[in-house]
Formats: sequence, C-alpha cells, structure tokens
Amino acid sequence: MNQNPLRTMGQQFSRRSWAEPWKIKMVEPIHTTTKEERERAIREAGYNTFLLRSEDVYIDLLTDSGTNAMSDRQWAGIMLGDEAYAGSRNFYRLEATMQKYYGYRHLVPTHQGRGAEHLISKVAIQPGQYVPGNMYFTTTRLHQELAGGIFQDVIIDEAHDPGNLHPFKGNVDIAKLDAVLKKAGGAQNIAYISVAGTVNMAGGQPISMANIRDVRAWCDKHGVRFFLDVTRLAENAFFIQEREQGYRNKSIREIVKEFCSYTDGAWMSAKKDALVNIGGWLAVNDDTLFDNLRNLVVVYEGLHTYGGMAGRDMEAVAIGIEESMEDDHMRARIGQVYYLGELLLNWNIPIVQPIGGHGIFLNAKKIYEHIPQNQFPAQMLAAQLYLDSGIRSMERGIVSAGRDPETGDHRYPKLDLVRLTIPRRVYTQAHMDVVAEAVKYVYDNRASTRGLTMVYEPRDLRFFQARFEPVA
Ligand code: PLI
Repeated sequence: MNQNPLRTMGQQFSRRSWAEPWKIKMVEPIHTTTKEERERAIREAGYNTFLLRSEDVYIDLLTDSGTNAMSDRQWAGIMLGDEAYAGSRNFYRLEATMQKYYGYRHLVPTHQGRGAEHLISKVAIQPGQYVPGNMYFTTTRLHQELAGGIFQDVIIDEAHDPGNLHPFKGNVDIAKLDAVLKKAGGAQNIAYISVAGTVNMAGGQPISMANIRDVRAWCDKHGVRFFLDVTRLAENAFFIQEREQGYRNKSIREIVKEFCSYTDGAWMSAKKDALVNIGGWLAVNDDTLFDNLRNLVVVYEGLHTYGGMAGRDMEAVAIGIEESMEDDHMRARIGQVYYLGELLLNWNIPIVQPIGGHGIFLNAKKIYEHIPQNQFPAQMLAAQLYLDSGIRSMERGIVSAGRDPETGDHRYPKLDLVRLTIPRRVYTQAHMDVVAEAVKYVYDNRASTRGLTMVYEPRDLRFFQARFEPVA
C-alpha cells in the first residue's frame, strides 16, 4: 500500500461521505463510440487529442479550462449583460469583485488568460531581461520569450520528482533566485518574478503562504517586482487551509486575499477557478504600470472596460469568482480530484503525488518505461486512453515542453505526464469510476504499447496541433 502521509489528509473526505453543494438542473447528453470509430478518429487526429472532434469523445478530461458548468446565478447574470461599448455596468461589478476578493487596485479585462500574459509581458519585460518562474506554463513562458525575456525555472527540485511528497511542491527555491540574480548581473536585468499558484505543469501543486512571504521579502530586498498567476489560486488556498500551520480555521477567501497582498499584481484565466467558459483579466497596484497596460489593451484586446469580453461574460466571471471562494464548493471540487486519485493509487498506478488541485497526472515515463522520451510516451498514453474508452486527456511532457530557443533541440522535461483534468461541477462520481477503470485497463496492457514519431510540428505551442504516427 502507498505510504503517502498526505493521503490521510484526504480522509476528512472519507471518514464520512461528502457530496457536492449543488444539484443538477440541466443535462447535456454524451455518447459512447465503437472501438472502430475511435480507431479512425484518433488516426485522423494524428494521435493528438487536441485534434479530436468533441462529438467523438465520451468523457472529456482534456482540460478544466472553459469547460466548467455555470450555476443558475451565473446564467441569470448572463441576462443582465450590459452590452454597451464603453462603461458597461458589468465591468464595474467585475472590478469591484476583483478588488474585494483579490485586493488589487486596478483591473484590465482581457479575452482570456493569454491576453493578459501578452500585455504584462510586453509592458514589463525589456529584451534580454530574465523572468524567473516556478516551473513554466506553456502560454506564460511563450509570451515572456516573445517579449524578449529569458525564462528561468526557480521551482524547488522536489517539483520535478513525481513521487516526492513535499506538501508544497509549487514553492520557489530562494537559492535559485539568488543564482538568477548573479547570472543576470543585477536586479535591473530581472523583469519580474512570475509565480503561479497552483503550478499546472507540476501536477496542480500549491505554494505555501510562508514561501510567498519569503519571495516578497527577496523582492523587497533587491527591488524586483512580483506578479502572480491567480488562475487557480482559490485551489491553492484550499491546500494552504489543509496543510499549513495557522490556516486551518481561515476561509479560502481570507487566504486568497492574504496571498495576493504579498504581490504587485496578477493575471487570471477566468476559465478555471472562476467557473466560466471564457474570460480573463490583469490587475495591478501601480498607477504608471496600469496606465501603460490600459494603453495596450485597446490595441490588442478591446476597450479598457471590456477587453474582449461581452458584458454578460464579465457578469458571469464576477459571480463565478464569488462562488469559487466558497469553502464547500472547493472541498467538493478537490474532493472529486482526490476521489479519482485514490482509486488509482489503490491499484498502484503511478501518478504525481501529492494529488494536486485540478486533475490527476499519470506518470507516463514510469508507465511506459520501455518507450524512449523522444518517442513521446505521454502522447501515446493519452491516445491509448481514448482508444480504450473515448476518454480524452492531455499530454503534459516533452511535446508540451517544446524546443529550446537557443539550441533548437527538444526540451527533455523530467515530468512526462498525462493530465486527466477535471472540469468543475460537470461530471459525477460514476464518471470518475469509469475513468479509473479505463486507466487500469490501459496500464495493465502497457507492455505491448509502442511509441510515436512526430510527422508535423508547428513552430509555437506545438502540442496543440502536432501530428504523430505509431513507430514502425
Ligand atoms: O487558456 P487561457 O489563455 O485562458 O489561460 C492561459 C493560462 C494561464 N495560466 C495558467 C496557469 C493556465 O493553466 C492557463 C491555461 N491553461 C490551460 C488552457 C490548461 O488546459 O491548463
């Protein structure tokens, strides 16, 4: 049996049964497909789950981004959309909600997270400056690089080890920050510190409050700005509540507000925590920075009071932020992720531990030990899961990591994973049982599975559109 001490933390769920704090008012039919249909579909998709048609998918765990079920309050809010070009009432509501829950002074709306990443990177990075971050996220790093920044990973080593049970694998290693400062030859050559909570590519792993305070102190000492990706910060707050001394009796709301108070600004893809299908924003405290961002948002996104969102979208985001901060919502949300993870751990299937916030990450490198990393084991594992049962997952390994801009070689990440991402309020426990059994089947039949070759490779964010064929 697994000896993970953090698994016992999940037992606040298993001692007595818990249930979701909602009931279902509307349903969307989903369909199963035949094995022959799936074989054709995945071949036509070039063994890339991003290229499947959603109609050919049974249970869609590609992402938790924009795939959430909105509440009746959010749908009612949609009807309150003020679709004025300028000064929509929904913008002011969103601004007030962001200020209340995240605590920043100025709001810049964007169409989604990467719109915000684009603006902050363009405004706050000078070509040649370093941008330290706690592991990379695909779009975040790309925008930093497109702005001329040099990304530097400063996450603790434990984050790169899928079996390491550190409770806060998203933490920044301060010694690595010191090393970047030295390499940069001074703080003037560091654009800002870019931290995300939770850390998506590490398996949805959280950062501790103690660590964020340490990073703030480091930034104050050296005069470096500090920006935060709050896309899944409410989930990060759940782990702080669960694991960090002094926070057991604090609410998700209080923890999020304190966390943000140590940073100078933030961006959010509202498509995750905030329980909507589209939307995003950027928020900062500094007046001059805000002015620069407001100048740029009208060029790339839309007027500074809508930034690419419809009025109704902004209303739904505002309500979604409020709902995301409810403790019982978050307990059920992460409780469902724990439920799936526990099933797999009980069968000794290798997953990233501790179980993270938004999904279960299968350790493809371990499962397909016989497939070399340059034959894309995680890409093949995702394809096999689809072939078995129509479950769609996502590669988060060598394909996602892309190529090193200097050498042109593949980046070879230590983590080669398949992400089973759980949309919020969408699937039931029975769906999770079906998923677990499919993973077990594919795992039990791992020995006969071969790798893939890449036959088409896009230049940027190649994982979205790359195509593969099984090796001969
Ligand atoms: O997909 P966007 O453009 O709304 O947001 C980009 C983005 C920024 N930060 C983080 C931590 C993300 O996870 C993120 C998007 N994530 C996706 C699409 C995902 O499937 O995880």
